[in-house]
Amino acid sequence: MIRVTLLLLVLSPAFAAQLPDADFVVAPDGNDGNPGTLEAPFATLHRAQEAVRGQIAQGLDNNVTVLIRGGEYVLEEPLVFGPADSGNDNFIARYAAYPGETPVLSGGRRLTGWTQGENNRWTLDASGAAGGSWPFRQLFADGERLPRGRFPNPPDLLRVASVSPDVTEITLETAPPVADLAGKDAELVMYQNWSISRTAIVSSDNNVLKLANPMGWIGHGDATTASPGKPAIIENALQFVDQPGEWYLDRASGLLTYQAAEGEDPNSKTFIAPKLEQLILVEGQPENPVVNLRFEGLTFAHTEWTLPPFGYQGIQAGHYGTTITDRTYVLPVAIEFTYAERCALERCRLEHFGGSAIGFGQRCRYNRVAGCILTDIGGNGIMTGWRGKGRLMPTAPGEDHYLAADWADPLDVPIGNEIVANELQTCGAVNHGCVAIFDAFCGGTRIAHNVVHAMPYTGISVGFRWDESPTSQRGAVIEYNHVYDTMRMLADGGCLYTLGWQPDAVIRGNVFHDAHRSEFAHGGAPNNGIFFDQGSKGFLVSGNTIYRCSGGPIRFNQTGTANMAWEDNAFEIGPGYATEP
Ligand SMILES: [Ca+2]
Repeated sequence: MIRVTLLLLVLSPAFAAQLPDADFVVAPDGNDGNPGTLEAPFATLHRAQEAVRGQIAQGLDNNVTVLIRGGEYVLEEPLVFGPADSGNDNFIARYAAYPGETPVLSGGRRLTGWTQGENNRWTLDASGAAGGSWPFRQLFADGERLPRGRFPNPPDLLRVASVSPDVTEITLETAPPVADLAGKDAELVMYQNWSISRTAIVSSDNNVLKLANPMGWIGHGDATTASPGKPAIIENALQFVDQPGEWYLDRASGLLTYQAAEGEDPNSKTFIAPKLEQLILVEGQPENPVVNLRFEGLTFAHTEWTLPPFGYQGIQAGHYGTTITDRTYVLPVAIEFTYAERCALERCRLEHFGGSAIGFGQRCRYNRVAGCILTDIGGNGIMTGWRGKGRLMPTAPGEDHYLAADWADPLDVPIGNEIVANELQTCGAVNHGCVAIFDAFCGGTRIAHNVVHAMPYTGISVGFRWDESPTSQRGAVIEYNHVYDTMRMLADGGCLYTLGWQPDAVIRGNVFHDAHRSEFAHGGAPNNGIFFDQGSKGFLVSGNTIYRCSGGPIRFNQTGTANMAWEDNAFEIGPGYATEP
C-alpha cells in the first residue's frame, strides 16, 4: 500500500507539482527565461528574487516561497536583499531548500586541469578560472580546507628570538630554509596571547625577517605584539610546499602548485577557490527595515578573506587594528544583516569561509539563527552586535577607537535576537583568536541550546567594554549550551568569556568542559569554564555544570564573586565537586 502511494507521487506530475508549497522554483538546470514553476524552473536566485519582488510590489496576501532544488549555485556577486524584498507584518518571504534536497550557494570557483610534475607536485593555470585570476588565500578540495605552503610543518613552530623597537624586524631562533623571502608573498603568522597577527614579509636574511608593517596591535604591551618566545610560522612560499595538501599561488602568473599524496590524482577531486567575501546582504533602512525574510535549509559555502593593507593585527574576537590609539576594525561577515527584523536563518549549513559567518548589525531586532551547522569558519561564527557598519559613539582622545564603542544612536542597538540550537565548530580556522558566538552592545540576546566545540580560543564571548561603565549591553540570556574542547591554541579565555557590566544577564543550565591549555600557548593566563574578565558584573549564574577545564571552572580578572548572583551550580564533578567558585 505504501509502495503504491509513493509510485503515485513520483508518477503523477500534477500531484508532484502541488506537493511543495512554492511560488517559484529554482534549479541548476533551469532557465531564467522560464516561468519559474516546478516543471520549468528559473536558473538563478537573482531571477527568483526579481519574481518575488514583483509579488511583493503588488502587496502580499500570503507567504511567498522560493524553493531551490539541490545542486550548486555559483554566485557572481553577493545577493542583496533590501526593503523591496521584504515580507510584511503578516507574511514571510522565504527562500528554502526543496524538500529533501541540498542546494549549495557558493562564493567559489572550481579549478580544473591539473598537470603532474615531479615528486607528486601538480600545477594548474588558475588565471583561466571563471572570472580570471584573483589572489585567493583559501583553497578547498572535496570539502577540506587545504593549508598554504607552511614552514615548519605542523606540529613544529618557530620561536621569536628578538624584535626591533619598531616591531618590523623579527629575528627567529631558527632560520627558514630560504635565505631571502623577498618577492614571494610570504607571510609571518604569530600566535599572540589571545589573538594572532599576520604580516607580509618584505625580505629576509636567514633568520632575520623584515616586515611590511609592525607585527601586532601596538601599545598594549606584549600580549598582542611580537615579543621574544612567541610561537610563529611562515606561510605562503613555493619552497614550503612539501607536505600533501599544501599549495601555493603565484599571484603574478596565476600558477597554482599543489603537493599531492603518493598515488593521489587531484584531477579526481573537486578544488574550489573562493572569490566572494560575502554571499548575502540583508540591508534595510532605518525607517524601512527588511522584515520576515527567511532562509531555510540552504548550504552557504566558500568565501574569501583578503589580508588588510596593514596585515591582520588581531586584538580580540575577530577585531583588529594597528595601534591602541588608532581606529579598529571587525572582520567581514559572509551573511550580513543591518536594519532587519524578524528575519531568520533556519536549518542552514555554513562552511569553508575565510572571514566571519553571520552578523547582525545596527537596529537588527528579533532575528533568529536556529538549527544551523557552522563549520570551518575563518573568523567568528555568529555575531549579534556586529559593528562593521553603523555609527558608533566617539571615544576620548588616546583611547582605543571603536573597539569598545557603543552605538551612537540608542535606536541602533540590536534587540531580542536569538541564536538557538545550532552546532558551531572549527571557527577561527584562519584567524585563531576568533569565537563561535559573539554578543556585544545588544539588548536581550538569547543564546540557547547551542553546541560549540573544536575552537582555537574561546567558545562564546559576551560583552565588549573593559570596565564597569554602563553600555547598551544588557539582558543576555546564555542558557542550556554545551561548550567543550575550546582553547586548543591560544590563552586567556575559556568556554564562555564575559566583559563589562551587563544588567539582567543570565548564565543558566550550561555544560562547559575541556577548556584546554595548549602546549605552545604564549602568556601565563589560564583558561576556564567561565572567564569573567574586566568589569564583568550583573550576571545570574544558575544551574551550570563546569568541569575539567585546565585553569579551573571560574576565573575573575578585575571583578569578583560579589558582582554575580550564584545558585545551584556544580563546579567540577567527582571528588573536586563544589557549588561555589
Ligand atoms: Ca610545508
